[in-house]
Amino acid sequence: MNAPTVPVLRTAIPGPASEALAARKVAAVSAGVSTGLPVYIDHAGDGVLVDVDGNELIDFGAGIAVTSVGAANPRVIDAVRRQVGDFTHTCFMVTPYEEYVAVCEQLAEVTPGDHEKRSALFNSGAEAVENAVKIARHATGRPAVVAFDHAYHGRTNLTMALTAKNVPYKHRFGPFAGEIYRVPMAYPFRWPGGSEACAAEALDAFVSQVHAQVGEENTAAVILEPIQGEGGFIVPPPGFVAAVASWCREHGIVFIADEIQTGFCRTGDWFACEHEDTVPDLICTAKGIAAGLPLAGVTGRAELMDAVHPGGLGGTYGGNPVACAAALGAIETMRADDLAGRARHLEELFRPRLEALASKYEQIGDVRGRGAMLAVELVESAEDHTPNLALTARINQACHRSGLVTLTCGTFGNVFRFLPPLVIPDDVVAAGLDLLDAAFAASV
Ligand code: PLZ
Repeated sequence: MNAPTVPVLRTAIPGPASEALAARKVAAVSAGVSTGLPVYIDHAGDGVLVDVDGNELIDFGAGIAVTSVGAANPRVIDAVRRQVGDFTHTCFMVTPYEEYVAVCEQLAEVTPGDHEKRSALFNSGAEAVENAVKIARHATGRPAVVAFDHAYHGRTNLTMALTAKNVPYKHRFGPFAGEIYRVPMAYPFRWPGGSEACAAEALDAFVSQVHAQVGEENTAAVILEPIQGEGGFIVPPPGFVAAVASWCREHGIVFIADEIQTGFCRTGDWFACEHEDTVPDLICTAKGIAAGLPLAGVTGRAELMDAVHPGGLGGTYGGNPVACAAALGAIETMRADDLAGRARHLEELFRPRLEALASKYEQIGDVRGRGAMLAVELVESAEDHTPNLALTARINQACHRSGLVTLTCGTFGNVFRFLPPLVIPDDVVAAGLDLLDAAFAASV
């Protein structure tokens, strides 16, 4: 086998051309928009990002779980080129086009459940979540929405209210939308009663808090990420997602699955809810759906989605034809190349290496995730599970300097997460994991 050809470092990271752009950024871009690794990208492929200094970096982030089919997928490029040549916009609410309908047909096919479904398309994950809440409130006539600790649902006013973490997402951006209630998340690693008790106790806490503090008959919707993303790649114990969904059904509460990060083959199935045998009433999608073009969807039971009066849902750009063309190319690729299977294969490559690191370093308190959505949580020691933010930051920087693009996450900022493009070649994964080993060795 050939030696891995990446990363290729021609300069320090970031290099001089990136530094020059970073200086222009300071003068032109709001300081509120920050960059995790300020290398400016010139072009990109399957798990490789090439910057303006000619450095070729390994991508373990996929633009936060977006470029699952690669950052320059041939089917996506062809579909987008064709669509751009035909027309770029009409507004679906004015004069519609086939691509929007075709994406909604695909969503009905690939999302869990074989009931009658309808979809509506939007521009971002946050906008999809906002609309799911609008639909649930409209259909039920109830005001309250329940979200979980560690949840992330977006940065708009309503979705900030649903998002749990203060800095950076909510700090001094309030007041927030009302009628949002928060309940504990089934977080096995940090459950006060221990991971064994987590499933039953978390479900109890959820049911009793919604009953006592909100009231079932006031509750329009419960929103849950089947594996929490930004909050720390928290995988609830088996059965938790299904139990929450079935309790919602008993009480006429809409169960919304936020699959914006977990969806489109990321966790080894089309959607993470499938692994839990759970059929959500409404499902929010974005990110992986269109390989980076801005597109998001709400898909759900026809009776909920069609409850809204004509004209009640929409937006100028929602379901833009170029973004829809990209989505059709991305979804075709997921089917043709079995990217769900590829995500399971990536777990087989990553997990043993992460477990090996965990047996070497007591600062790895937990290895978790599913498919190509994996993480390690860093703590002070085997006995002291205090979040180790400083070590997480050191390892992240060491990875970056060595040409590996990595991301962190977590309410406490101490989770190191892996979200590679699903098309990343095996030898590039191996090279990236060697750099991760080296970053741990140099940083612990
Ligand atoms: N729901 C589950 O993961 C986006 C956020 C990055 P938008 N996650 C990445 C950042 O810091 O802004 C996300 C998500 C889940 C909703 C969203 C929001 O999706 O497309 O960023 O609005």
